[in-house]
Amino acid sequence: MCGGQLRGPSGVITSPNYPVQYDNNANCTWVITATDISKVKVITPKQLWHFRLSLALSSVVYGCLCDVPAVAQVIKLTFEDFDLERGYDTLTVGDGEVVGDQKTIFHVLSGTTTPDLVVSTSHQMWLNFKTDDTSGSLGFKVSYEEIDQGSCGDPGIPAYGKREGTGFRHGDRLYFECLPAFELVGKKNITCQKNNQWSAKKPSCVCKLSEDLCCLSLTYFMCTSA
Ligand SMILES: [Ca+2]
Repeated sequence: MCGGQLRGPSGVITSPNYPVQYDNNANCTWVITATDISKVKVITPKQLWHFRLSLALSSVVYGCLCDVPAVAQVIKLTFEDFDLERGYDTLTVGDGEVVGDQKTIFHVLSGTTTPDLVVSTSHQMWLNFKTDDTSGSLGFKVSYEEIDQGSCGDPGIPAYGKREGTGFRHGDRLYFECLPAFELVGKKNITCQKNNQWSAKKPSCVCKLSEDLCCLSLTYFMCTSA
């Protein structure tokens, strides 16, 4: 399907025809909105007190009629598969609902290079897929999910690596390390920034010694951590 209005709490977006080659001259736009706007508001302590009071009263008089207010939700986008004709076919990802607004663009993606994930700062996120008039590729598959505001989302752990640090909220930092015989490629640590994006992609661990030594290292790790 080419474009559409999507709702949370989660779902999947693929390029048209995926996993078969996408069409030339495509221009598809998706806008993702967190599920329940009525729950998507930040409440003040005073409002919370009134809410609790009315909840207590209504529970007595009517039984409980109220929804429990949640913290604001934002959209997290995770890339599962990505292959576009480099430099000519693009997927642009932005914050909010104003599609194409230069000020809200997070990334213009092409080729096979993607971030681990993208998290919106508002309860909405937009994606625009554009292709030129020649040569296609396999396209993309991304999943989206609502998460609590103030988080960058879980970027995962690199294969053959370890991670320290547990928080994914603003200012939290994660540290990465590779198993012996593997080399870390990328940043050793990343920080969750105020715009809900990690300061870098999670690193990867590649075998730097012989395959036998890497295999031994992995076996040792799996046996000792089991
Ligand atoms: Ca193309």
